[in-house]
Amino acid sequence: MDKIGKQSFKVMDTNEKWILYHNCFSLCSRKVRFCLEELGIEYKEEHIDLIETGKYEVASKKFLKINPGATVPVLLHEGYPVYESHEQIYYLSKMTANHSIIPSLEEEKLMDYWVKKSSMVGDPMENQDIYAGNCIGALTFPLFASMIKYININKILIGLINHPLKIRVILFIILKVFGYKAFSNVSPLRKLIKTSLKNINIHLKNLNDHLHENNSEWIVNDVFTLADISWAVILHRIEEVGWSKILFKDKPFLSKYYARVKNKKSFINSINNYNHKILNKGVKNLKFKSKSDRNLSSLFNDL
Ligand SMILES: N[C@@H](CCC(=O)N[C@@H](CS)C(=O)NCC(=O)O)C(=O)O
Repeated sequence: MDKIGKQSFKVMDTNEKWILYHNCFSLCSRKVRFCLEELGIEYKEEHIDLIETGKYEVASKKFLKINPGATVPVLLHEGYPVYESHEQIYYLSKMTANHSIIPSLEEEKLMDYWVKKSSMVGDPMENQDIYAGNCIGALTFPLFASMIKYININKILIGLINHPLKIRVILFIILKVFGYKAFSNVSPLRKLIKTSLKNINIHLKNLNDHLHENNSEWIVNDVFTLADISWAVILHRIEEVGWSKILFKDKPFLSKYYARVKNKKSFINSINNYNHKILNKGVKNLKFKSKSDRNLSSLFNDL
């Protein structure tokens, strides 16, 4: 399927101009919600559960008609789908009368560079040196393990039948069965996390250096752009899982930048205000266990 821009087919007949199929916890969904909020676009939301938030609704017959790839977010424009979160934010910014989010032409290249660098593209275990977004899956494993504790194993096993991305289901079965032991010294999952940590650290160093040299409020200039939206959700996930201590400590420009992002009303409305019981319990439990569980404490200790 050609995933660029608005697709040529409708997935539903609707009078709604914009519908967003999203999940409160999903990083890519957060990115698109943040964009919609920043642009002041009204939209209808359809919350779709991932296994972490309760069940494989993403693999339900109803949702597979919207996205056979079984992932969120999906943006519908008058019933026509736009897939891929980086495509969706570009599409939204071009379709709205509010162009404040798009920088001048010369600066557009710079914005595109940072949007691309932050995107999640293809297999998240590949091309992590190109896409910072691809590092995020493995960095979220500890939080997945924490959240999946609250989900019944039968709900995960159903994914083996109906979820097109079986590898994701198998990951959650492992995390459910082994818990934090899945991150022991000999575990291949630990290796994946460590590789992603090293890769994201390079991306974050690049961003820190860029913010220093550019000496502007936001990534491109003093106007908040799609590049900021894309990076905000990555920095937020890093903090949410508990990596900020080691990843932000030697990056003062990045830390100050992230503090500015967190102050934005649109960020609060589209990210902080989307709470979920399992997510809150998962974050709390992970924070607590990071101190007492040896597999976790050693993992969070350094790069
Ligand atoms: N490249 C896609 C990635 C979409 C994606 O992987 N979404 C995750 C949530 S962040 C998902 O829906 N996963 C389904 C699952 O794990 O069952 C995008 O940028 O939209």
